[in-house]
Amino acid sequence: MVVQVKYNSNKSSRTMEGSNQKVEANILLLGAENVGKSALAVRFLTRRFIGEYSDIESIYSSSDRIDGREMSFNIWDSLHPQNCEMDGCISDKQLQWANGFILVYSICDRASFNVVRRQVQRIRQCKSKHAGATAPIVIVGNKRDLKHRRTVSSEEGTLLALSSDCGFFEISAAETYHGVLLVFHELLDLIREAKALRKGPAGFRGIVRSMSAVFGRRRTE
Ligand SMILES: Nc1nc2c(ncn2[C@@H]2O[C@H](COP(=O)(O)OP(=O)(O)O)[C@@H](O)[C@H]2O)c(=O)[nH]1
Ligand SMILES: [Mg+2]
Repeated sequence: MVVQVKYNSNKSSRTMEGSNQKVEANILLLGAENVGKSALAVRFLTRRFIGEYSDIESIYSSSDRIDGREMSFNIWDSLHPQNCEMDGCISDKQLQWANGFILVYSICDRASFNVVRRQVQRIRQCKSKHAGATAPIVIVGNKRDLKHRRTVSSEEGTLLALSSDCGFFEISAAETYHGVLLVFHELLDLIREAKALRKGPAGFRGIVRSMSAVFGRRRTE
C-alpha cells in the first residue's frame, strides 16, 4: 500500500533560471533500509528531523513557489524490499513513474552503498532502452554526522557519481536542513533541464550540462 500525503509550503529558495514554465516532477527516493530516505523526505517537506519514521510507503505531494514560479512535485518514499539482490529492487512501475531519482546510502553502511551502485545500473539500463528517456539521478551519502563510523569514503561516492553522470552530495539529514534542500533543488534543476532539452535544441544550459557530465558534479554541505 502506498499512502498519498499532501503538503503546501512557502519555503524560500535560491534562484532557478530558465523558462517560466511550471515545473512538475515525480521524484523517487531509493536506497537500502535505514539509510535515512524518510528522514530526507520529511526534512525537505517540514524542515524537521523527528528521529523515527514509520515504515509506510508514502507519496508526498507538494507545491511551492520559487522566485515567482509555481512548482509541483510528488516524492515517493519507497520501502526497500527484503531478499532482493539482483536488479536493484526497483519495479517497472516505479521506473515509469519517476522522472528523477534520489539514491541514498549511509556512509557507515557499505552494503547500502552497494545497493545504490546496483540501482544506478538498473536505472541507466532501463532508461537507455527508451529513446529520449532521461533519468536525472542524485546520489546522497547520508549520516555525515557519524564520520567516526564511516566505511564509505567521499572519494568512492564521488567516483560512482562521476562514472554514472549523477549529482553527488554528502549530507546529514539529522544535523542540517540546508544539505537536504541542496539535494532536492539539484534534482529539480536537472529534471527541468532534461525537460527543456527534450523540447528543443540544446541551448547554453544544455552545453553547461554536457560539460558537467565530463567534469562531474560533486558537492558537500
Ligand atoms: N545519525 C544520523 N541518523 C540518521 C540520519 N538520517 C536518518 N537517521 C536515522 O536513521 C534511522 C533510519 O532512518 P529512516 O529515515 O527511517 O530510514 P529509511 O529506512 O531509509 O527510510 C532513523 O533512526 C533515523 O533517525 C542522519 O543523517 N544521521
Ligand atoms: Mg523509510
